[in-house]
Parts: sequence; structure tokens; C-alpha cells
Amino acid sequence: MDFELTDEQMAFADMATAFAQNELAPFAADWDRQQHFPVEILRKAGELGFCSLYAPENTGGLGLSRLDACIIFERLAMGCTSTTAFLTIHNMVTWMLSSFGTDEAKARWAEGLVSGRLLGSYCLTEPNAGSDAAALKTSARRDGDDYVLNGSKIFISGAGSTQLLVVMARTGEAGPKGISSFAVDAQSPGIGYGRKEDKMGWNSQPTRTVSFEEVRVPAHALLGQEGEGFKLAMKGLDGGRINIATCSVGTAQQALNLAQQYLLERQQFGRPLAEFQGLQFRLADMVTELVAARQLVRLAASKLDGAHPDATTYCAMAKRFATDVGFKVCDEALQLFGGNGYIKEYPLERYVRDTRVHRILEGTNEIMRVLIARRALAE
Ligand code: FAD
Ligand code: 2MC
Repeated sequence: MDFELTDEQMAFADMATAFAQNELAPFAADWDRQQHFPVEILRKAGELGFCSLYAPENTGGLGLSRLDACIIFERLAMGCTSTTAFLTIHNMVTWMLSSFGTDEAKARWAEGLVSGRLLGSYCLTEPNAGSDAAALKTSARRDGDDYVLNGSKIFISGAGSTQLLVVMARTGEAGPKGISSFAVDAQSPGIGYGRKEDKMGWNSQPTRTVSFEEVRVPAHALLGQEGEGFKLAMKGLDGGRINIATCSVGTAQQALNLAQQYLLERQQFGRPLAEFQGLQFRLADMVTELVAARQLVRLAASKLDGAHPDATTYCAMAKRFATDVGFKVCDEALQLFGGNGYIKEYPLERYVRDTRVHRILEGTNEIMRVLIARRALAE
């Protein structure tokens, strides 16, 4: 087993680092403060292939492995956590459309999503169906050549500024087997958007409720088969979870880099902070745990690439572990900065705010434990 990156992976990583340093990092604090969604930068990301990293090549995607995508997202997250996190959701939507869409749906959406000209949102969560996603109530009633959608979604990333909504809705019985997925034009008559949520972090992307009132979508908007929608949604999230985990790893690495530098430069009691062994030990634990988190994410990604039967469990383990470690490392780095860590002139407090939500969304870390324990007890 080779744990080193290949030359090609190093080249992708370098390209992502250059993008993060030139196009993301200089603006991230302003986007956060002004709650600005940088669609123009996402388009530039699309020009480099970052909007379709693992979407198949036959729809214009780069067709990279999940492992390659992780390496790239990690470097991008070092520049802006929140914008990269949105990019990962967009990649998940692009992959779902490209993998399970009808020819008509692909013709309508694929090129735009791949290039970043059009953006996508993933709509699963409802006011009364969060962790228990299979309890969702939004309905899709067949009517001639159309489906008619009614219901509402909550906490939808990008909503109001995206053009495509991948919507999970009920076409049949209660539970997971009655759910189907649809590629819905975000401007369809009958779709309404709530106010932009005022959030703790993830401020460079909007989050809104989306309501559907007698929204007509053509039958060819169906992804896969009727009743397959929950499985497709979960397949999307297997990849989504390692992507979010990787955003935590990248942000934590950036926090760690800054903390290392700070310890060497900042003097107290007549010597650099780096000379206090208590702080050295803290730094040693941060480095060790971050390496472990990164390796688990990459292991999960390679399980997904290899269609390993336990890939879902590994993705859940990686998401649980790396988002907890990533948050902890950012918080420890903030502590090492002392009062400066709490001041917005430095990025540490933003890193803490942005990585906090990774322990909640794309399945809470409690739900990740539910998945892991189910598998562990089934053995
Ligand atoms: P609940 O399900 O009500 O959970 C409340 C608490 O109970 C949690 O701590 C949870 O872990 C715990 N809990 C629940 N059930 C169990 C159990 N069986 N065992 C142990 N503990 C349990 N959703 C989308 O579909 N698309 C998006 O783009 C999207 N973006 C988001 C962006 C942001 C900023 C946020 C905050 C959320 C987003 N979400 C999105 C929704 C997110 O996925 C949900 O918030 C998350 O899945 C949890 O659902 P909930 O909020 O309803 O919490
Ligand atoms: N791949 C393929 N199929 C899957 C699958 C996966 N990863 N996960 C489940 N399935 C299948 C499963 O095999 C079963 O089919 P069958 O009966 O034919 O075997 C079916 O789907 C139902 O699965 P479960 O029996 O596991 O369903 P259950 O209702 O028990 O719940 C649970 C599963 C709790 C894990 C799921 O509801 C869940 O993941 N909840 C968290 C919700 C979540 O992650 N939301 C994130 C929203 S998106 C977001 O936050 C963003 C920021 C974008």
C-alpha cells in the first residue's frame, strides 16, 4: 500500500493550492463579514474542473477518483472553508445528475453544472425530517407526463442562488422505498424561497427554506427509477460526507500552520511560546490527530472508489472523526493565539465557526455513530 501522493495528485494539489491562495484566501474574511456568495469565483473554479471533479467524463466531468477529489478539496478548504464546502455540495449534485439523470436532464443541465455556469442544491431535509430523512413528506404526484411537487425543505445550501434543485420527494408508500429524486429547475412556477438564514458560520453561501406548491416537473426529471430516490440520496451523501470531512481537515491544517508560526514568533516570559513544553505537547497532539483524520478520510475515499461493501461505514467513520478532530484542532489553534484568536483580524475564530457545522450537517455525528454501530453489531 502506497501512502504517498502520485505526481499527478501532487500536480492537482498544487493547482488547488494556487487557486486557494489567489482566489479564495484573500477574500474569505470579507465574504464572511458581508455574507457574500462568490458565484463569480465558483465559475472560475469551474474553468479548472473543480465543479465536476468526480462526475463522469461522458458528461464533461473530470472523472477523477474520490481520493483525488479529497486531495483537491482539502487544499481549497485551506483558502475558504465555506466556499469550498458549497463547492463540494455542487459536486455531489453534479455527480447525481450525471450518473442517474435521463438523457433529457443531462442535456439540460450537465454542461452548465460542469462549467460552473449553473449551480446546484441538494434538497433532502424537511422541518420534520432531519436525521430521520426517510420520514420526508414532500410529495410528487404523477399527473400525465409530469410530476407535481408539494411540500417544503429546510436549511438548503445555496438555495435562492442556484439554478438546479435535486429534490427528494415521496411518490409512494411511507419510509425509504416510497421516495424518488428529481432534477428540478429552481425557477419553476410554484417554488418559493425563505429568508436567508442568519448563521454562525458558512456565511459565504446562503441557506434558505424552499417551498413547493403545485410545482410541475417533467417526468424526465426523475433520477433513476421511482422508489430509488432514497438510495440515490444516500449514495450522494457517502461522497458528500468525506468531502465535508476533507473541508475540516484542510481548515484545521491551515489553523495548525498559523499556530506553529505564532508559537515561534510570539514571546512571553522572555522567550517564544514555542519553548513551553505544555504548548509543544498540545501542538504534537494536534499534528498527530490531524494526520490520523486525513488518513481515515483517504481510506474511506479509496473504499468508495473500490465500491467496497463497507464503504458507507468508512465514510461515516471518516466524517465523524475528521469533523470532530478538525473542529478541535481549530479551537486549540485559536487558544494558542490567546486574545488574538478571538479577534476577527485573525482567521481563527472564522475557522472555528465554519467547521462547527460540519459536525451537524450531511448527517450529524450522532447519526454517523448510528451507522457505524449498526455495522459493528451486524458482524
Ligand atoms: P434533528 O434530526 O432534529 O437532531 C437533533 C439532535 O438529535 C442532533 O444532535 C441529532 O444528532 C440527535 N439525534 C437525532 N436522532 C438521533 C438518534 N437516532 N440517535 C442519537 N441522536 C439523534 N440539508 C439538506 O438537505 N441540504 C442542504 O444543503 C443542507 N445544508 C445545511 C446547511 C446548514 C448550515 C445546516 C445547519 C444544515 C443543512 N442541512 C441541509 C440540514 C442538515 O443536514 C440537518 O440539520 C441535519 O441532518 C440534522 O437534522 P436536524 O437539524 O433536523 O436535527
Ligand atoms: N447507499 C446505497 N443504499 C443505501 C445507503 C447508501 N449509502 N444507505 C441506505 N441505503 C438503502 C438501504 O440499503 C435500504 O435499502 P434496502 O431496504 O433495500 O436494503 C434503504 O436505503 C433504507 O436505508 P435504512 O434502512 O438504513 O434507512 P433508515 O431510515 O434506517 O435511515 C439513516 C438511515 C438514519 C442513516 C438516514 O436517514 C440518514 O442518513 N439520516 C441523516 C440525514 C442526512 O444525512 N441529511 C443530510 C442532508 S444534506 C446536507 O446536510 C448538506 C449540507 C448537503
